Amino acid sequence: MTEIRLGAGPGDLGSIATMTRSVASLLDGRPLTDAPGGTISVPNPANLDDVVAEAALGDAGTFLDACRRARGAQRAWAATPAPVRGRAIQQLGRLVEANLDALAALITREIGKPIAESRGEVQEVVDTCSFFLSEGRRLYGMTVPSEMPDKQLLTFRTPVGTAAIVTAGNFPVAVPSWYLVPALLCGNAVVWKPAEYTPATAEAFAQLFLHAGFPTGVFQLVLADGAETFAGLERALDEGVLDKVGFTGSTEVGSRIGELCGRHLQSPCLELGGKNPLVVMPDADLDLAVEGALFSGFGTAGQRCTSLGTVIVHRDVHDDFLARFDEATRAAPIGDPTKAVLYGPMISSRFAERFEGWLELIRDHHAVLGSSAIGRITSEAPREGFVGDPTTGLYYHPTIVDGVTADDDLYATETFGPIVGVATFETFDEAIALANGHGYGLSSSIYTTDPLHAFRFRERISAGMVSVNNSTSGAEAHLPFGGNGRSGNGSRQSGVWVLDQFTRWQAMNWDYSGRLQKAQIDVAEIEADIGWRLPDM
Ligand code: UN1
Repeated sequence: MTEIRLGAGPGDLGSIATMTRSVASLLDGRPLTDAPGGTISVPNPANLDDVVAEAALGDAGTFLDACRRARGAQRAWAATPAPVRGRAIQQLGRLVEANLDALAALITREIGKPIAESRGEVQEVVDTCSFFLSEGRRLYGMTVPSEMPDKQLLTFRTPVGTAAIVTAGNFPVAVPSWYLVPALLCGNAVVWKPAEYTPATAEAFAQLFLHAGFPTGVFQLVLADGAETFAGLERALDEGVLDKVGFTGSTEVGSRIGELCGRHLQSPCLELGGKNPLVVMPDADLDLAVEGALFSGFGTAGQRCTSLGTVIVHRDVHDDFLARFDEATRAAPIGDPTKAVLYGPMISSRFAERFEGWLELIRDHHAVLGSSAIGRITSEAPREGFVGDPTTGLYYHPTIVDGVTADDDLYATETFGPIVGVATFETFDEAIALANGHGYGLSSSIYTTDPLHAFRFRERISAGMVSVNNSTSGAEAHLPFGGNGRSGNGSRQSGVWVLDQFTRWQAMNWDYSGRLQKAQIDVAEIEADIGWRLPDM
């Protein structure tokens, strides 16, 4: 059993492996003792008898209170030199790395993510810290030449202010870190509202922030449900104590947040859904394509924004690809997420129920492959080779649906679970039309050995992220992450690109000539003989 202990008192992380953890919002680092938003109990989705957390939820008032507190602390934090802020990010990265085993074990226990993936997720936080700790020593502005003598132009990145970060639970630490780490590095204060169904992981992650040396007040944790959070956002924006919203979640909620922020002339950072295509050209290495489709379609039980939605395969290789994909999927180990499995349970009963609804999008003209049954894995509908006991958790058969066309609901619906559609094309134009036609544009992939296809695909796909001979998921932590159309408003996270979300450019000019020099007017002329022409040669 792994244990992590940090400090003492109510914020103590305690034993990860067995205890039911009582967690609450942390305002200025202190747990909120009452629960105005009620309490929830979160079971381990791989073992429903194991209660991972009892969480006391806040409400809209809690959210507003957190924003006010964050705002109160932000100015002093912004005045702290950026390299010193970078040092706090460095300490956070070191703490996360030292607690990697325990945090990964808690993620696996709370959302059923296979342990190897949970470890990868925590590593993604460390990588994000490694990237941004040095950004504290860069955060470059520019010196720009002036059109007048004795005058200098400069640009500075200034923090936006207070940022509310509202995140989903499928990546309960990595995706939040993409917002929280750069936001703090840039001198903002943050209010983090994690998913309701990952309160234990969120609270543990928050404890690591609180122990990393950030001043009290710049990091606030609010546990609350979606409706109270939305009301809290509205109140905080109305009161003028919130300057930026970052949101990862559904397209529907994202557009409501965009509307709300727009009323306050703010542009949120939105990372929304996807229906990510994987195109298989006739010249592709089919084994490689199958491996990529298996990982991105069924890894994490299909519960990534970047998970594969539809394989779009050329008619000439369709049958061969499908046979190999079916065989690989049938052989894939599914089950206990503490073991070496392709995927474990659904994140929570809410995800399981929604997934059962999406299975109803399968129609008579479709062929279903990939497992011995569809729906929940039970003693009556067993899965050969299941690792562990399927009856203890929320386990579902992997489902391949062949014969998908652009007219099917399945084609245009994001199905957050272990289901992959297969569509067929003849011409490259048809493949592109299928890959873009649903209006999502997050991630995409093409398998080909021809550079012409790879670059044409890049040019014509509307997605923000393009893989060549690689799966749709598994983006590295320092490339721009984000989408277009129904997948987002064009904002990007990660790497240097996210700095534009958490800073605003300030332009400064300094005239030291001792007189008023008017731009565009008092500018030296260049006299040219503009009528001159070369003699005939
Ligand atoms: C998500 O599902 O919201 O690229 C993020 C990937 C991961 C992140 C997924 N690094 O698949």
